[in-house]
Amino acid sequence: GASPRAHSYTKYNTWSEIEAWADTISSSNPSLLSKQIIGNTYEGRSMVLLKVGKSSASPKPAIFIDCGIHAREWISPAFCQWFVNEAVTTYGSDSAMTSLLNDMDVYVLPVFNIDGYVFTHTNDRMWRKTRSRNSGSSCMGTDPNRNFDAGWCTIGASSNPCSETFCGSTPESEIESKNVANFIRNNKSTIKAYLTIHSYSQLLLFPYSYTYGLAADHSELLKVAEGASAALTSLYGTRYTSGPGAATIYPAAGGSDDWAYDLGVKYSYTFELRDTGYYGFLLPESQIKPTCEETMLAVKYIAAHVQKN
Ligand code: ING
Ligand code: ZN
Repeated sequence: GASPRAHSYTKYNTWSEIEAWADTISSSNPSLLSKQIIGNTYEGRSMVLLKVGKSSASPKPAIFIDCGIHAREWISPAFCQWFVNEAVTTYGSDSAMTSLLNDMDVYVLPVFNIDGYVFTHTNDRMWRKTRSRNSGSSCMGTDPNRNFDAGWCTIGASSNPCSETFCGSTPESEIESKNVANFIRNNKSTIKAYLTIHSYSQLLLFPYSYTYGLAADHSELLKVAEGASAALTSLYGTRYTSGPGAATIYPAAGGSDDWAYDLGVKYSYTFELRDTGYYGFLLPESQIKPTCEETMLAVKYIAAHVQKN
């Protein structure tokens, strides 16, 4: 019979391939990687979180990265897998990666909205939201990036369950958002940066999106975003725009980056990866490698700044 498709860093893997990959890579790299489950999704899948870093006796400061909040943004989970592989293959040879993982831990959530991601492989490639039922409506799902407790449902979000930007019945109504928020709250003293990976538009956004008001750390966040964007552009010339979410993309409340920032995680960024709309969410697999390579430079730039501050 036909052999099952194997995991590859240069294709869009299914959730079952990603889940098996997480097991394999963590058991193959026990000194650098550990796997934990932060809870289950609405449909009962395990939310797998990888902790990347040299093990240490004392608690280390950490960076939290999530991918796949939105189901159809397939380049995002591809980046999280790429990041973990780069970490384990360049630790010990790349001085920046070695120093980062000696000093800090990086928590990587390869897929946040697993049920939605599965649905994009099986039923509807353009699905965005979770797959939870909404009482009193036949429309399913909530936008997880409108479901956080940050100006919740006040702007750029909808209270209509049929909307693509439905904010949910309450903040953290989605079990996936609640699991991530609980993990970050429980590790608040160690988490220094929160990076969330979306597509598309080639933007590096930071708080706020729920208001046009500037964040207290606006000038530092902008300076770091501009440095990270320049590092990204240096590889293939891909142009990025950086700025606060509301003014740079659109005002939208309930986003995870604004929530993390208001919780006290200063370095809170949303990446919008390639492209600018030609392929949009349907970015060809041939662009996974260059997109992930250039994005690594931006993430490593931010990480190095966090490490020294
Ligand atoms: N863009 C984000 C969205 O959720 C965003 C933009 C970032 C909104 C941060 C709110 C906060 O709409 C995509 N492509 O999902
Ligand atoms: Zn998104």
